[in-house]
Amino acid sequence: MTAEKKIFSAAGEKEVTRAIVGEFAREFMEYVDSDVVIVGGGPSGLMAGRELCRANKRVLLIERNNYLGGGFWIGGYLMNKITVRTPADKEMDELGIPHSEISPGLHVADGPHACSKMIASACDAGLKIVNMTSFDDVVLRSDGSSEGSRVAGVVINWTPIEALPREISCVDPIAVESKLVIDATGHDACVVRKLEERGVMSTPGFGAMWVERSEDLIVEHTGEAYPGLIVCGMAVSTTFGVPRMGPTFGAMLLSGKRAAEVALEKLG
Ligand code: 48H
Repeated sequence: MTAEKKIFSAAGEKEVTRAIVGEFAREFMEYVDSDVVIVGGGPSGLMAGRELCRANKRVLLIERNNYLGGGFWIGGYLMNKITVRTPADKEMDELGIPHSEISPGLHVADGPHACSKMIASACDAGLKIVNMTSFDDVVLRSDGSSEGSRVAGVVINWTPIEALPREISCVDPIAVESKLVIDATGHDACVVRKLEERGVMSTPGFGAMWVERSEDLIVEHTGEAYPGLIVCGMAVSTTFGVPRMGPTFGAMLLSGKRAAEVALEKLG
């Protein structure tokens, strides 16, 4: 009997499993001590990650969902068009996102196209991403000086753990150390909220909508909110009480970029 001619290689089940487990573990080991950990893979987090990786920093992005992009896929009202106001159209040009100017200074693009270009660009730059992983707590360190504590990493767990009943989910989280953490978790501002829960910060929550004011303020307030912790995107709004801006994303792109600049200044 002649050997059956196969289209695919002979790799079987065990090789597939070894490839997944081995490569995940190998990469994860490298990133348990990162320059920057970004929590949240929406537009601001992806933009910050892309910029930091382009500056050769070791950056790990943690995302609780099995997809990336946050609110960037669908602009508003379940319609998958997103808008950006000038000058953020330049960022879309750089990311290769097609867009058109609908009225002076207001640009429209397709959410899925914009989002996938942004994800690809961040990955191309070298951003390492772990999905289905939720931020649980901060690593806080104090050197005993009057400056108090600083954020030195994040405590994380598999997202499905949260959904399990308490009596069957006694799974301790693990921690990743980093020189800086960026809170890019959108409206929830999970990292900032955790510091609030611990009594070391207080936040006003995001303000009512006012597009014309909001975007400038978001970019201006992007920066270190607590030693070791930088906030960007909608988390800035929640942290500082800045008005929200609805489904227009220019400030998310510029805030992500600004967060990376602040991080690079701090990393030296
Ligand atoms: C891991 C987490 C956790 C957690 C959340 O909401 P996002 O898109 O955030 P931004 O700030 O990059 O962009 C905001 C924009 O999408 C938006 O909603 C705007 C402009 N709204 C204006 C308005 O007026 O409402 O993405 C945040 C990401 C998501 O992917 C979450 O799943 C993730 O963070 N995330 N990841 N651990 N605890 N919490």
